[in-house]
Amino acid sequence: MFCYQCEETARGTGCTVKGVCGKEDHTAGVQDVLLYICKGISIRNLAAMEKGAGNKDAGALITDALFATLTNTNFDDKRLREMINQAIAIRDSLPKSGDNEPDACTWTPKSDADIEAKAKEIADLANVNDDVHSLRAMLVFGLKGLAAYYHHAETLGYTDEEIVIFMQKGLASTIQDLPADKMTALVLECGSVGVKVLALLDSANTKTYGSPEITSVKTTVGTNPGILITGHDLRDLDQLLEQSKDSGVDIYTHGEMLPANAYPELKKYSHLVGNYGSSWWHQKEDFEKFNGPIVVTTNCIVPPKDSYKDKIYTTGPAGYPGVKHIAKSANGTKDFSKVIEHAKTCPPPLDPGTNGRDLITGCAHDAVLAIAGTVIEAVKKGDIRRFIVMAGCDGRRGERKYYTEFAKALPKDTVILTAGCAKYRYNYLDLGTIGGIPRVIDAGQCNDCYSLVVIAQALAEAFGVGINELPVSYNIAWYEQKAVLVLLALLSLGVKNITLGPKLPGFVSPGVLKVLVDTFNIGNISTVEEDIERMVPA
Ligand code: SF4
Ligand code: SF3
Repeated sequence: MFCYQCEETARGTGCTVKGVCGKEDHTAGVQDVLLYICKGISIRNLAAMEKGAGNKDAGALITDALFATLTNTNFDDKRLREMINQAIAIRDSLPKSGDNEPDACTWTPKSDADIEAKAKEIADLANVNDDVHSLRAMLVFGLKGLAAYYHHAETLGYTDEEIVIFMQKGLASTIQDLPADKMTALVLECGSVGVKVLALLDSANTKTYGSPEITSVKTTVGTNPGILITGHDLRDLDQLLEQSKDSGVDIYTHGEMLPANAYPELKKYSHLVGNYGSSWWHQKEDFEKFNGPIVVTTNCIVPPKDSYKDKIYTTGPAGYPGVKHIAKSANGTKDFSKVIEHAKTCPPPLDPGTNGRDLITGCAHDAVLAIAGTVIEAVKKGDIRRFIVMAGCDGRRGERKYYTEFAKALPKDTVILTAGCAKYRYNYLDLGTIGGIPRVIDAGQCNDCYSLVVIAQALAEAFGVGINELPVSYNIAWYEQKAVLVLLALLSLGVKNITLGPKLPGFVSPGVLKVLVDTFNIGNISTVEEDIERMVPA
């Protein structure tokens, strides 16, 4: 195997024996082969679409395949193999794209050994750190983020054919021998298509569940048995809430599901009682202590301990071998009755040890723009000196203590703007308020970085300056490929001077890094003191 798609990749260069995330060599192989066939589908489908004869199932399969191969999403070889079979069927239903088709358009495994051999070939070819390979990798990883967010919007009935076509154009480009300048253009285009998908998901979420309201979320537990739901899929939570409303079972959010507590159409359920635990990598303690069943809707799954493995139910793109999976029915709904019945047999959750501290979320664009006058006034009076965007992902390595220390050390006249699970490094701290404005403005999940962009654009307009002239610094933490897409989206909007950490991506070659530095002035974190001095000028 060779995988270097996430921030925790082995030695900062690539996992080659087993993933630090727990992904086995054979699973990495099946994932690589799945994407390989998707590249073949893309070549054929784009050619067929030009003649008005595309396969209408290709886009959905490619979206699912990209999402399933995102870090910590699907570890289940069996389901991934089924997707390979579906992919081959779709590819082979399409007419040939020409006389000299690439191998990905025609190669068909006859046995598991064929899949293994192809996986080895793909891994050997990927392990080259020149600029073209680096750009291809960055594009594919951006596409994984794009597909994940598109999947969520699509689930709520919001679609955009141009986004699906771009996924195929991007995948096809990686086996077409394009020069570095063309690949760079595609990587940047991925960022602008990324802005579109973030906007699409924002309207899908807000039109379906209402605009998030600034909400104080409980982190303590009650005496009823509970179900914990984690990941990013609001539609899964919606269905679970509706199906469990008179069951005597309480629903708790975990990790990236925390912001769901702020949507009017979800918070209206009185048995949505709060958030339990912390970000994804705390699963081993949080899931153990929770006692009840856990629904995992998307990334991030940590390979479960035997002590609670039988309490986990995956759904959607998520999967883990030996863990129960709840599939969508033909009409698009899911049946959570087994989980609800399971919960009734479990004791209530144990105290998570949060000392009763509530978490504030739901500071998305509408809620913040409703108090824009107060915010602008506070900036003009000098009560708020600077905003620091600390959005992105959390991760398991000790070096991420940097973000807790950074948040603690920020001067009291600064405000943190956040989205994504990165916030768990400081959202349990009491950082106070400035004139009633919370010092941690949590816009929501990682995709709600879009909200931060809308807020920044509104502030830029109010102050009559460009987005880079605002008193805003960016100190972004990344882990997986949704964060890659968000980063590309920010770059496509012209945001400069982003500090990225804890480490820079292993897939960025020296040449590509030079372009990122020269064009966008991207940098890496240093020490808390140095970074505060740089990001919060006196
Ligand atoms: Fe390694 Fe990250 Fe890939 Fe997992 S996702 S195999 S940790 S690079
Ligand atoms: Fe977190 Fe996995 Fe990225 Fe949605 S849940 S931000 S890491």
